[in-house]
Amino acid sequence: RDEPLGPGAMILRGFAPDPAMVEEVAHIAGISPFRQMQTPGGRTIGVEMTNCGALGWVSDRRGYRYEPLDPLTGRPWPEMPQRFRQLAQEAAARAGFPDFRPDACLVNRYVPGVKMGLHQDRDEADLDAPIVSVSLGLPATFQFGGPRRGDPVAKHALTHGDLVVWGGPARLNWHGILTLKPGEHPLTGAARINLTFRRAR
Ligand code: MD3
Ligand code: FE
Repeated sequence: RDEPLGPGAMILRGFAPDPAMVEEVAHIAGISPFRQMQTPGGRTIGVEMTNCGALGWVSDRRGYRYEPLDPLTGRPWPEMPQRFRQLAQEAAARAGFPDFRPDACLVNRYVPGVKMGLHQDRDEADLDAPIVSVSLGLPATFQFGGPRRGDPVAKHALTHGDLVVWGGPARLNWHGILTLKPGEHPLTGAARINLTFRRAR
């Protein structure tokens, strides 16, 4: 089930298929709802987002950053569920990062027709910490490049329960998600949910 993607990156197929994961997401969205954010350039991001944990990733006209309060509710983001924290720590340890303590979990929601263009994750203070991502619901095609924008990209299918750990030499690699295809999943309906665990500060 462990599938190396290259130095510092590993897919753990089917590591997190528990329906309780999807129930936790519904609970989080009941406190801090999914919303579309704006880019600093004024465009609307197609992926709907919310967060849990001490810090949440936000984007608006003022830039990309981590915030302790949800700008929509004015309240702290919902707590990171214990099972989320534990899953992320276990997966990171298995991939060679034994001391991962995530303080931020971005929750992305894709519906058919939505994509996430190629980008790097570099808004975090500690780039030595890995990132752990969990895919739930509809399948998607993940694009994984190198540290430079023009580096060739490989494509990998990610399906419900797949978990990926990125760190070390892969931490700043370019990556994205191709346009989600139509479909229905028994746990999420016509949607894909992605949890991205990070050490923001
Ligand atoms: C590779 N999310 O939220 S997760 C993101 O499926 C993001 O929603 C995608 O990219 C999604 O920023 C992909 C996988 C991922 C996350 C961080 C990475 C891959 C990464 C950082 C470095 C290299
Ligand atoms: Fe990313």
